[in-house]
Amino acid sequence: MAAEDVKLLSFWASPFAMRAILALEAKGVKYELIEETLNPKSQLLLESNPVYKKIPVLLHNGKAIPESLVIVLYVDEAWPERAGFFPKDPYARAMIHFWSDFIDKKIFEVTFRAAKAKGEEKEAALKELYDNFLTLESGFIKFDAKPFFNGSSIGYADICLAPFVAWLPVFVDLAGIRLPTAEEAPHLHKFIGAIREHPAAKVAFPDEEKLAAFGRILQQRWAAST
Ligand SMILES: N[C@@H](CCC(=O)N[C@@H](CS)C(=O)NCC(=O)O)C(=O)O
Repeated sequence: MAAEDVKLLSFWASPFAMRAILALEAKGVKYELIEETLNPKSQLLLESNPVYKKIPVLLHNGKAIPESLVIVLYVDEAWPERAGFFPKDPYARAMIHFWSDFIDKKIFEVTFRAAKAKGEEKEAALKELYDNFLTLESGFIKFDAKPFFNGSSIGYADICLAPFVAWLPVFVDLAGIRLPTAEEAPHLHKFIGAIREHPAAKVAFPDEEKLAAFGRILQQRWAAST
């Protein structure tokens, strides 16, 4: 096979870029990481993702693939040799998409809303998030997660959720998010423990202190803009 040219336009703190890195690492794909400053955006980023102009963008033999979850799907299909990110059964595959969508909308989006809000609005978002974690626990139970949605190896839904774990200490510290206890959500806690130890996460997750410092800067920006 001809040598592959794989590059990832990335930003070190981005949970979305972490998804792309996790997928590439899980598949054992060699890639070059191109760190974007985002301010200003590089010509390469503007050309490769003219619609959203956001990272991550995967460049595979000159073809640009934007959007983190599109990248994860693409990586799964372009490198089928290693363990797949989905179960074979069509219903189970559909449910993986369902829970991944839930993770995006009901975990990530509500967390960012809670982090940016103040007063009663913040309390309401934090309560909603707490309930959403309990709902996510029911998803882990339905999949009989061991400890991942995908079994013992990480798959699509796991990669979707994993960067939340990298950011978790920052979210707890700065946004005041509350997780259910290990008694209330044992599968969620097992997932958190297992993903932190996963070799792909060791590469994808940034240094905790560095992320905490970046989180403080973001919080100041959000406070100034509300
Ligand atoms: N839905 C996108 C979100 C990507 C995203 O929000 N990227 C941020 C960095 S975390 C970005 O590029 N921001 C620059 C901008 O919004 O101008 C994905 O899943 O890839």
